[in-house]
Amino acid sequence: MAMVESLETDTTGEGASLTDGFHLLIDALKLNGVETIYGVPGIPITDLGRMAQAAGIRVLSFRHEQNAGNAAAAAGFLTKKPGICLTVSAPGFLNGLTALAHATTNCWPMILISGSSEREVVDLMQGDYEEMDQLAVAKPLCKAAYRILHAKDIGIGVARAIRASMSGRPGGVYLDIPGNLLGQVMDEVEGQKSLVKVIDPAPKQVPHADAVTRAVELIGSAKKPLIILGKGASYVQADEVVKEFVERTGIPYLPMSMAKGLLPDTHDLSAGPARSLVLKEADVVIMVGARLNWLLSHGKGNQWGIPHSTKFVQLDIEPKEMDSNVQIAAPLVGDIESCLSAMLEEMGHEWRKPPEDWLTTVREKKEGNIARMASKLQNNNSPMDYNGALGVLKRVIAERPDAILVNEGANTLDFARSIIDMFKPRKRLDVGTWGVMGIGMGSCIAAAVETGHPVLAIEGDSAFGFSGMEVETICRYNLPVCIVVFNNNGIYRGTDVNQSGGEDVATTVFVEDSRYDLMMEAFGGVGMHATSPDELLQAVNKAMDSGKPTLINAQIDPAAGKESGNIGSLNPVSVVGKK
Ligand code: ADP
Ligand code: TZD
Ligand code: MG
Repeated sequence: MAMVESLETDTTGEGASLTDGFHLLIDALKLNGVETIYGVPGIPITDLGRMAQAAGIRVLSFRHEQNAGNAAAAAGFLTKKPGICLTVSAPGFLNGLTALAHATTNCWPMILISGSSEREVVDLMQGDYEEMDQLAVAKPLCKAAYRILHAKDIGIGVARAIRASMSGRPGGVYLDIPGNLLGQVMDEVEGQKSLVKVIDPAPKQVPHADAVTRAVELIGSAKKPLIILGKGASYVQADEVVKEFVERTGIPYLPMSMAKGLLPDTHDLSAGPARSLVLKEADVVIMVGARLNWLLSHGKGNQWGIPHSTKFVQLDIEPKEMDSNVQIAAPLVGDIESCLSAMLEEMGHEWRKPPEDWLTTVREKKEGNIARMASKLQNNNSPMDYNGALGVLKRVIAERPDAILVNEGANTLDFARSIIDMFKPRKRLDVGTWGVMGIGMGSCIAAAVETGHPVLAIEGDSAFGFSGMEVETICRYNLPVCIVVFNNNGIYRGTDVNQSGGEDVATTVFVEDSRYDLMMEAFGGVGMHATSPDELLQAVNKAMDSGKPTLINAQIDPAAGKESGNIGSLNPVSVVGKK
């Protein structure tokens, strides 16, 4: 803290007060509304974290940068403002970089700020403490990467990072802060003048009238229209317009995983429980903030995918997204709110609903599937299967619609996504576009901190392990997080055997009957163990009522899951068979 003290001393002898890089960086972030920083301290940014905390920013210290980064990424999705992650040089930077790439892949705004070594040493590769050319490494993995070399450029550097992360298609930005920048001194008045508040960081982008007419005409010609809502539609916080578009057109909609709850999953027009049918049968699909990537079988037919005859309307802010996998018959480039409003305007209030036989087909399929599932979800088997355990957690969320659901794993993810209805927008955080394990605890922490709402995490035992040490962080900040570990002794299943007959267990198998609940107890949180759906329900309700950090070890039948959950078909197959 020596720097702060020296600032109080007049070093010029002319009565001018001074500021420095530390304070300018903090002031620049505060000026742009940054309230929270997620990170791990160390050289050269320890004092930066301390001073940010002293300046009223909430600085949350993690046990590993990847989890801090995942928290920042989730914060970006939840708040529509860049989540900030602060790390040390080289290894800390690399640990945070995975999360920055994850945020970029998911189109979420995030800024990774990492301390770095001096350019003179890095560029001559002289072997500094944690030396790395971080800017060069970050560039190909995020939306934009900048380095600030002079204190007078901190204002513009932070402004560029914020605008780059939020404008157009949002994404991750890397900001490189060489250690000696923080200590650079400049006149305080000049310093304050150099700060930049970003005006209108995500400008509206209104689609062209011709494109709107083209889209509305195509929708008007459809006999079996379908809307697909993606997490871009959740992100934009245009919930009322999305609802109005669905309800005024009367078109059935399919929510992608993190768009669940944008309209309640129990909505009359939700086609979630008839997913395979609507994807196979729809003749015109309106994509709203969703991409035709692997999650929608690239918009091309396979046994449960989309047939070649389907025509697409696509609303996206990123022009290059159009025709990425198949032809888009009616591309609508602009922000979702402007696009939907323009279409509603063009459609008028007397827009005709889709043909009744299509609506009936969807409704009947949906009701049949819901009825078929209902009895399975009520089983009280011990050990639990996925249906029994998730059946009770479905009730928990229905009774607590404000709670945020964090979800990762393979079977644990796929079953939870389809079984648990969501009722409000931006209440589901999961593995996103990459299907990445390890987002769990970072997402829990960001959800609790950014929204103040309780969090329920449903975690595969493998998935939990990627970020499990952050239970200490959750206890330290006393966050209202209830983690349920679906413990089936391994990845996908706990029953695999080592084909060699050797002593090592199979590659997907963990220690049998582990007690993850004891990890939470180690840090002063509450640990519980549940062997049946009834016990699980009681334990979760108790945890959610108490608001205390809790981990429930839910014993799942090790044989209940299947390889890779619902995406086993993506595994390559050996032509000579398994040995
Ligand atoms: P999902 O995985 O749910 O299908 P994706 O992440 O694939 O969703 O798609 C989100 C899309 O939303 C991205 O193509 C992104 O460009 C788009 N998007 C993000 N913000 C906006 C916005 N303000 N207006 C329009 N599209 C947006
Ligand atoms: N590493 C990373 C970063 N992401 C991944 N997706 C994987 C590895 C591979 N993987 C999956 O795709 S799911 C999964 C792994 C390791 C764990 C599945 O086991 P689980 O869930 O215990 O979390 P279930 O319920 O046992 O299927
Ligand atoms: Mg498992």
